[in-house]
Amino acid sequence: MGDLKLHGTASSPFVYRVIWALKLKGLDYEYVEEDLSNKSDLLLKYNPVYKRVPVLIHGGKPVAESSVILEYIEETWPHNPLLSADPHEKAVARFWSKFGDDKRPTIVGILIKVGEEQEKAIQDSLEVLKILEEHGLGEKEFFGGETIGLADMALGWMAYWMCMMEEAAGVKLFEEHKFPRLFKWTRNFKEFPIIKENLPDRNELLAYYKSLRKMID
Ligand SMILES: N[C@@H](CCC(=O)N[C@@H](CS)C(=O)NCC(=O)O)C(=O)O
Repeated sequence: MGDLKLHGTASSPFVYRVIWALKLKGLDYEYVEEDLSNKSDLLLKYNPVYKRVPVLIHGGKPVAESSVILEYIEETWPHNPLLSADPHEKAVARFWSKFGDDKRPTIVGILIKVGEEQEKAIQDSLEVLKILEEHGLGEKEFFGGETIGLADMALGWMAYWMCMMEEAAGVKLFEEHKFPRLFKWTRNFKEFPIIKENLPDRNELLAYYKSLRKMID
């Protein structure tokens, strides 16, 4: 589909959630890698408000903000749904997706903060994990129910990016014995074929986070 383009950057979990959704729908698209230290004129034109990736361009019209893009993809191509048809299940998926986005800065704090502030980020992050463990999944395999959906994609950064943030920061929060349901979800998520085949290189991501940490320490 020549009229579908995605502007992204290789390490971004926000970009990957869009890639996963496009792949799940079986949509062809052109990927345009952006250098965020030297943003292209097209990115500035397509997302003049936030100037961030991802931006999806469909038929020349841009859609920005990953959560908005996921909803756009779902509405435009309803096959292989990302959301249940049931309004309440849909609302629950959106709730957890928003929860993950709201709490992401807390967890990123373990990587980018030091001293007492980092300690606070660790304690707050443990609380976030506890909430997801106790209230998020229940007996379900995925946040989306029996199969992967919008909430899983939105929370995907926890399944893959978070452990590298922990490693770079020299802390360990997300342990199987403390969060068994959530841990099982991360395994199911990463084993899901479309996810497994579309993840950034682990070593490159870890090296990036370590270099970030080195600048802070
Ligand atoms: N809320 C946005 C966040 C996107 C975001 O933070 N993108 C980063 C890359 S991971 C970016 O483009 N940063 C460049 C900048 O902020 O100048 C979304 O969900 O799309």
